[in-house]
Formats: sequence, structure tokens, C-alpha cells
Amino acid sequence: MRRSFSALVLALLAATAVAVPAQAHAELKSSTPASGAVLDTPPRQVELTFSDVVSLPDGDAVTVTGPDGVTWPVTQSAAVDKVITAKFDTAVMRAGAHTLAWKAKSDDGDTIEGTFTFTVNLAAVPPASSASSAAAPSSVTMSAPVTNAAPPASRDSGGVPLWVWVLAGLVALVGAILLIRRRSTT
Ligand SMILES: [Cu+2]
Repeated sequence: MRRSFSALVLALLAATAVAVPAQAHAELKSSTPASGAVLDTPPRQVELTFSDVVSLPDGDAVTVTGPDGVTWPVTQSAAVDKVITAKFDTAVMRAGAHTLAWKAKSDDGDTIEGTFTFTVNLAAVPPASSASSAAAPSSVTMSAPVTNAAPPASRDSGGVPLWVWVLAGLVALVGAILLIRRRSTT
């Protein structure tokens, strides 16, 4: 009696162990950019990694909507194994919070979807002309984040004004001249 009961339990456990992975949908495991990320560079590509094999859904797999409500145009999207990749034309990008909506077809045929947000820093926004966006950031665009990022205290402690050094140098020079004169007169 006892034996047949434990055999039954074992059989049930084996059945659920087989059944659970078959029923589970793929889940979003990680992404680039990550949920809640604050980005300094324009994310021209979004990568979503799922727990299981996925394929592209009907319609866009990834939709990124900016703070002004403008959706980034998708230039390319692909599903390979457990990863969905989407590339964007980020020319319309604005600084601020963005909503990323994703959609994927799970290998069991169901469509899974979700949303998360990430933030694009002001410094990451490329200048209006597309010509300079590929090149290294100009000194003008770099100067803005520096003043933003640096704590106000560093400005006081770090920089001694030039005139202080000049004055100190003059005082030392005059002192030296006076010393030499005094020596030569006595
Ligand atoms: Cu399913």
C-alpha cells in the first residue's frame, strides 16, 4: 500500500516536471537598454533576451515612444533563438523618459508583451544636423554634461584663480629684489 502510494507520488511529480516547461511562456529576462536605465549615448539598437525561443510578432516587436509622444522609426528587427533585436532611426530622439513596448511570439504560439521605461540624458541627444552625429561629440556638446555632472563644490575647491598665482609670483619677485638690494647696500 505504502509502496504504491509513493509510486503514485513519483509518477505525479514526473508528470508535472514534464508539463511545467511545456506550458510556460517565454519571459523577458533582460534587455539593453535595461528597464530604468539612464543613457548617455543614443540607443540605436534595442536587444531583448527571453527565457525561451521567440519569434517576431505581427507588427513591430519593439516600439519606443519619446517624451514628446513621437515613436522612433524601426529600421530593422530580427529574432534569433532567444533574442530579439530592433534597430532605430534615432534622429527624432528627444531627451527625457522613453517608453519601450515589446511584443514577441512565444514558441508555444502565444504572444507575450510588456513595457518598461528608460531615460535619455540631455547630453545624449544628437545635434540637429545629422552630419555630426556620427563623429565624436564636439566640445560644445561635451561642455553641457560636465557642468551638470560636476558637484558645485568642486568648482570652488579645484580652481585657484590665475591672478592669485600672478600676484604671489610678483610678491616673491619683489621680495627677492629687495633682499638682494639690501645685501648689496650693506
Ligand atoms: Cu503559452
